[in-house]
Amino acid sequence: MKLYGMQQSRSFRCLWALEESGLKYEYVPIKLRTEETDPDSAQHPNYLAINVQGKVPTLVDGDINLTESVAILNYIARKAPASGLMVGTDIRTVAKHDELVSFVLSELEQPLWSKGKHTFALPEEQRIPEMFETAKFEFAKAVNTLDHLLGDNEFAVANQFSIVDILLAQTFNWAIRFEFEIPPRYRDLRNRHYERPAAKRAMELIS
Ligand SMILES: N[C@@H](CCC(=O)N[C@@H](CS)C(=O)NCC(=O)O)C(=O)O
Repeated sequence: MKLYGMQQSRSFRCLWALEESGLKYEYVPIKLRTEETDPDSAQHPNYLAINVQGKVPTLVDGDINLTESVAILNYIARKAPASGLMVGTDIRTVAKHDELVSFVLSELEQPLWSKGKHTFALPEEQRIPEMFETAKFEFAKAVNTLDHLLGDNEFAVANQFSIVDILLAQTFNWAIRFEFEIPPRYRDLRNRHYERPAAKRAMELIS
């Protein structure tokens, strides 16, 4: 199994999950926004053949080729059931898992990525720096909603560490790096989970 990724991008959540899972894998660093002639570039034809958008992450396992980070997280968790990364099969637990994953992708992460796009990802003439205040406003609103979705539990779902915790911790790490305001509760969540041995090993692999 090969994971293609780039440093602290969304691929990091998958790298961390692989370290938690105990599965055997190879990590392949990819460079974004580089010339297609560079063999490590996300624009190189060989990479575009496995990820048509030229983005990271990509996971290749035999004839399985996945290009969405949450699909990759789910795949890793299901392939390594003993890791406990996937919460059980009880319909309520699965529903909570689905709700939080959707919330992180569509609400919590969205203002962070908007800032990223308008800071470095979009062509310069498409960037609108005035949207940063809107992104801050939207992020604060999403954090407020998250308080209600999570309650007071130590872990996001079913009182166990799962891929939802990886997703949340990495998203708050991203928010810290992008200088959003983070309530102490979520700084603590990020710090607590990043102290896990698997997270530290994943960090070492990208540094
Ligand atoms: N929905 C995708 C988004 C993947 C994505 O946008 N990745 C970013 C890095 S975090 C990327 O590769 N961007 C390419 C670029 O900025 O050129 C996922 O969650 O995997």
